[in-house]
Amino acid sequence: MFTMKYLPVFVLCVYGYSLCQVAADPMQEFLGHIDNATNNLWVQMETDSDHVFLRDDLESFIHSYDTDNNGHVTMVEFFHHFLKDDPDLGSVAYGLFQEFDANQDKVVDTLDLDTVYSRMDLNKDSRVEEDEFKRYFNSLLTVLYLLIVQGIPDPGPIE
Ligand SMILES: [Ca+2]
Ligand SMILES: [Ca+2]
Ligand SMILES: [Ca+2]
Repeated sequence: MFTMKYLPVFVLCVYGYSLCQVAADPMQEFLGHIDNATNNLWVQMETDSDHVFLRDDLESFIHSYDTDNNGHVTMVEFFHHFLKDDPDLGSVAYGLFQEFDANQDKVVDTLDLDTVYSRMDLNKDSRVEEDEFKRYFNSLLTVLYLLIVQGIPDPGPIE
């Protein structure tokens, strides 16, 4: 039977448990967010479901962003496509564009893709396996989210 003399013990246990929850949650939430985003990218980008991300998959992903079909993706085109589903990810979109524009000429085109692909291909066998893809985007997104947490300003809509 629950008597009043156990009440302080009970309250302490609940209080202690809730403290642990508060301490654990933001980190779990953060890691869950990164995992979800990585999995979404995998589903979006690995289009033929053979569990290997080939150079062609990267090419078609970039080209699906090339609204005016002129052979390169500008920041406006990239933002337009990337932010369609989640307009709050402006800083992440900005960081991803910087990463994909490997030669820093303000457009993403086929010249950039070799560099980006070899960054993903960790064991350099010219194939990007699911595991390599997820490790690459997991670290990239972690860095981008940390930059946001540190208050890198969202560039906002680009004209
Ligand atoms: Ca274009
Ligand atoms: Ca470029
Ligand atoms: Ca590989």
